[in-house]
Amino acid sequence: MKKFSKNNFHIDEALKELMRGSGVIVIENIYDLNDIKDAREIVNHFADTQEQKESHFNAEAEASGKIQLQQRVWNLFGKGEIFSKIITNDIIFYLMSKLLGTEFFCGSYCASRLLPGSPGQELHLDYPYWDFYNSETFPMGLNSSFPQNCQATIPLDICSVESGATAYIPGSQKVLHYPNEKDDFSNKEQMVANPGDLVFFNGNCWHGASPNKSDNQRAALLIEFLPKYIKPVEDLVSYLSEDFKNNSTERVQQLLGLNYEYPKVMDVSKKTNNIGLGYKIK
Ligand SMILES: O=C(O)CCC(=O)C(=O)O
Ligand SMILES: [Fe+2]
Repeated sequence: MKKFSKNNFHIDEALKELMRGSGVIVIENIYDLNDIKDAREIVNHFADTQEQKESHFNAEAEASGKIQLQQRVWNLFGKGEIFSKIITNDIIFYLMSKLLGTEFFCGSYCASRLLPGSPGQELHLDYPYWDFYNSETFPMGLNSSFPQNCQATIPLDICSVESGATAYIPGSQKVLHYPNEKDDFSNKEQMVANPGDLVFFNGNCWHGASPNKSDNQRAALLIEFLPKYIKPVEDLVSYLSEDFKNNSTERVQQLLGLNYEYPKVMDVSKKTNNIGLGYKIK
């Protein structure tokens, strides 16, 4: 995991590390701690009061009766204005625009809270989606030669080895493969980071929540970023009000895919020609 600070951030080094290095970077001290505190309070409020929501890769937690210790708060766009502020940070837009194209989307925005005693997740990849082990349902030849996803993690609590910082296998993004018990996990590391930091990792990189062996909760915001042509894993749009959608900033509208016209109901379009460069072959 390559470390940067706000002042020594080098985009080319960051892109290289995400694609051909460990697959993980952290940029330290990006966020105002008051914003992180506000986000943490809202996440804790929902996690404390809502019923248990869908989670994934938690077979061990479910089998050991500890699933309620690994909690999710989904679609954070709708949970408070602070989440729109956090996700539209300039560094996120700078790096994701280069990696995924300037009209990149957000495909999921949730919080993951691990309470003390939670056992963690199985190591997995986030892209090309959580069910990549059903490999026959994906196109032949699919590989990790170019980026089609990036994940961001924003710690709300200290993410230490003890508290369950996300584990990962450095370099595993380079060969696209869903991990299983036959794979070598011996070089496992953890994305150790603090509130205020911003972590990015390649969604092809094997990773998963680690056990929380501390006495404190470990909450983090998890974001999936995608190029504009990929169907998101979380339907963020249907859940949000018309008022939210109409009044959100240009960046939030981009993240929700509201500025990209496809898929479109072609049958009702009034345009007779919409797209193309309009050139003539000589
Ligand atoms: O909470 C974490 O540390 C990681 C969660 C994760 O990787 C996932 O839910 O896909
Ligand atoms: Fe994941």
